[in-house]
Amino acid sequence: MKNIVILISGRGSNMEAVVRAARSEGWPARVAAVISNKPDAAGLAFAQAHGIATAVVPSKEFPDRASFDAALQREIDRFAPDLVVLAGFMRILTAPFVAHYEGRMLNIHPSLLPAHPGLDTHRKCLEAGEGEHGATVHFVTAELDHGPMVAQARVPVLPGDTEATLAARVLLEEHKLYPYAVRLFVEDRLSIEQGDVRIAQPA
Ligand code: NHR
Ligand code: GAR
Repeated sequence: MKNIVILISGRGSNMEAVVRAARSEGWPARVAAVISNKPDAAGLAFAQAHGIATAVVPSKEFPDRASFDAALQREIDRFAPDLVVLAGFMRILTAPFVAHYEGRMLNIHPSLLPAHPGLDTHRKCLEAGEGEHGATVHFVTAELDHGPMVAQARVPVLPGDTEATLAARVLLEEHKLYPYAVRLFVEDRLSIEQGDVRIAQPA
């Protein structure tokens, strides 16, 4: 049984999708804890209501990124994670923290990487006049939104789209894509070869 620790900063709908899939699909894994850097993250209530341990490491109360990341790492490691899942986690992580979880930390980013790393991806997509947008699950490396890619989901940009309508269309796909990708990890089907992710056939 693998232990998954999920990091959130807000709503937590991707966390919810992973928790529901792990349970309903009988994964060889359990969500051991949900940890937020924001005390008021809405997703904490869902986790508590579903009997999952929660913790808050309030980033605002730390003087610098290094001390926050050290405290976060201590909290995460209490749950002996095989996998750390960033789900709408909004703090850039330092290189030593990322190195500690190398090959066992995933993020979902709301763009078709390598397009639009960083923040405000829906606005950037609309401003560029692109016909397509989406989401990417990738392994986390020190360079923001640049780690090896596991899977992508694509959506069309439609006439009249606003940031909100486009974000909602992408989010629906995220809720299918992230459970799919996390499941590949817990089934030991992911490997990284020369910087590219390989997906093995089911056993
Ligand atoms: N850290 C590293 N080292 N590498 C990645 O790939 C990371 C990461 C931390 C978070 C998620 C990410 C995304 O998918 C993620 C990937 C936050 C910011 C950001 O600028 C950018 C990208 C992502 C998450 N955060 C501001 C900061 O100064 C704070 C913004 C806020 O609090 O609202 O940390 O997009
Ligand atoms: C999701 O769209 C996720 O891809 C994005 O924030 C939303 C979180 O929603 N993540 C980032 O922008 C990371 N910087 P959720 O809290 O409901 O899962």
